[in-house]
Amino acid sequence: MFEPLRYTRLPASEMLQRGQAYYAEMDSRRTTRHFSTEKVPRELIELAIRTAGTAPSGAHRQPWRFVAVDDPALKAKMRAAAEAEEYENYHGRMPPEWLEALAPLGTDEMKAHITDAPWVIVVFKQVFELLPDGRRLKNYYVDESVGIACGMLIAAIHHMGLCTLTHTPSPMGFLSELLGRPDNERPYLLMPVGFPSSDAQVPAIRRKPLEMIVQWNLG
Ligand code: IYR
Repeated sequence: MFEPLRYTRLPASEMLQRGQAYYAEMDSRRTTRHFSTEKVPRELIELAIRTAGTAPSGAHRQPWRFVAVDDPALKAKMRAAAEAEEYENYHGRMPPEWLEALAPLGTDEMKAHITDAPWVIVVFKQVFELLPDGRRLKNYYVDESVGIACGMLIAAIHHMGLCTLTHTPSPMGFLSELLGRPDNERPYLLMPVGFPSSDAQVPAIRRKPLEMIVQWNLG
């Protein structure tokens, strides 16, 4: 079954202007580890998740589940578990080369953002779909689909004037347990969402210029 595409053709000048404005807006996004404890209305989180849910996905399976947590006790448990794993990472599990790569970013095993930020969104990927009769339906391109959805989530959060951080606690199994997720879901990314603290800092790092990230034809 098909239906007509709803599409509005924009004037060329408006296309350019919108492209420039959107690039400038996205280029002003930074990842910070320093969050304010100021509350964020649930409606904004809902909108960000709705936006993420517009992502394309393999066979349109929409293999994602966004678990939004603002319960302080649950956030405290998540932080304690993440810090316990990350302690092991930073004190033995990560090889020196990895620690050197992270040094300019100032990351360590302390994960205050999980309790400081008013919301933590934990993104789960659904490696298969569980049908009501117990059968398993295969999902396709799950990592690509969920990765795209996360990018759109990040863009929506930034567009609303909020900050987020893509935290990849490793291993992440504790999130399935703490959040009571079923066997077909695997944790993918943990994202605190909120306002930056008034003294928030970011590493002084720059993005690669266009010439370094594009090749035109065989150029
Ligand atoms: N998962 C760890 C380590 C870490 C890894 C990378 I690659 C980063 O860009 C940042 C951190 C942590 O979250 O601290």
